[in-house]
Order: sequence, then structure tokens, then C-alpha cells
Amino acid sequence: MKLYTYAAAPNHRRIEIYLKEKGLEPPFETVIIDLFKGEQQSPEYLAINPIGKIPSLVTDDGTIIPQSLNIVEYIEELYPEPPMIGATPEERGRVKAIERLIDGEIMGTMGIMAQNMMPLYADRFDQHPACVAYGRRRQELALELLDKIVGDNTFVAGDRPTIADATLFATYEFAFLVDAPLDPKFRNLTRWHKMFAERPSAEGLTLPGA
Ligand SMILES: N[C@@H](CCC(=O)N[C@@H](CS)C(=O)NCC(=O)O)C(=O)O
Repeated sequence: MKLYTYAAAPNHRRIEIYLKEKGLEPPFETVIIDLFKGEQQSPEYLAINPIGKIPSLVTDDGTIIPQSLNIVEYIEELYPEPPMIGATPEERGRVKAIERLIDGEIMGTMGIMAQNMMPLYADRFDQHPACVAYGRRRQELALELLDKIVGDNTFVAGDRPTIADATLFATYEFAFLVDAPLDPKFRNLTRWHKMFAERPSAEGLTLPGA
């Protein structure tokens, strides 16, 4: 299998953190798509993923699986132990609901903010400060909810690590790019973040300015 990806990107990092928490060596070969060189728009990569985003997994039979959660779910099917999305259908439903909340309302809105404020995107998008403010507000509302969900849990979705931890930690590795650090007023999340940052799975990202 081949994973088309770029190391310094949150949607790559969540797969990397997930694999390390699972204790699984990457079951794929990595092909670098350099986002800063625009390689995601090359005809070769667009033939794999016409939307021009990483990561995409190409399985041994040639099946193309785009999107990080789809890739994680595929790997979970191949290597079910230890379960990282939940051990029962109900648990999987609950973990995925939390992970989708993080992905859509926090990581996703950071993407909207990045597209509206980073010079990297200025050629592709009209950039509007109001969209940045909108992203911040969506995050605020989601973080209020997520802080309650985490409560006294050790991990985001309970007493063991799941894909929800991987997605949330990866999100905050890149939050500095859009000046959206985790507000300490979210005390449960702040406690979780401090704990998770000490785990071996959290090591490995080197970003200029991080
Ligand atoms: N929902 C997708 C999001 C993929 C995504 O937004 N990837 C970013 C990197 S983190 C990307 O490829 N950006 C390049 C671009 O927009 O040109 C996933 O979970 O994989």
C-alpha cells in the first residue's frame, strides 16, 4: 500500500499519532506530496485524488481511499487490535461522533481560517477577516461542548486513547498558524493536552515557528 501524504499537515499527523498509539508500524509505503511546492495540484496526484488534498491511501489492489478518517477505518479493519475507534458498535458510534465534532468544528474551521489569512492561500481564495472571526466563534462553541465531554476522562473519549485524541492533538499542533491556541479556560481540555503532549505518540513533528 502507498500513503500519499505530507508530514507537516494535520491530516497526516492524526494518522501518524493514531498508528503510534495503536503500536502499529505504518502498513504502507509513504509517498511525499509537498504541499508547499503545490504538488497536490500536479496531474499525477490529481489522478489519484481529484480534489487535490492529502492524505490518500492506494491499497495493494489499486483501491484509492482519500480522507484521513477513511484511511484510519480501513487500517482498523485490517488490524482490529487494540481497537482505536471503540470496541463495540455503540462505542464506535460515540467515539466517531466526538471525532467528527473535533474534525468539523475545530480542525475544519482552522482550515477555513488558514485559507482566509495565510499568504499560502492568497492566490486561490479571496481572503475575508469575517471568515476568520466566524471560524474562531465556531471553535469556541465546539470547545465549550468538548470540554464537558472530556470532563474527568483521561483521554478525550474515555479511559483509553482513540482516534479522537489523535485528531484533537494534531489540530493543536497547527493552531499557532492561525493564532488559535487552546484557551486555558477550557480546563479539562488543557489538562488533557498537557498529559497527551508527554506521550511518545506526540513526538515527531518539527515545524518552523512551532
Ligand atoms: N477531510 C480531509 C481533509 C484533507 C485536507 O484538508 N488536507 C490538507 C492538508 S491537512 C491539504 O491537502 N491541503 C492542501 C490544499 O488545500 O491545497 C481529511 O480528513 O483527510
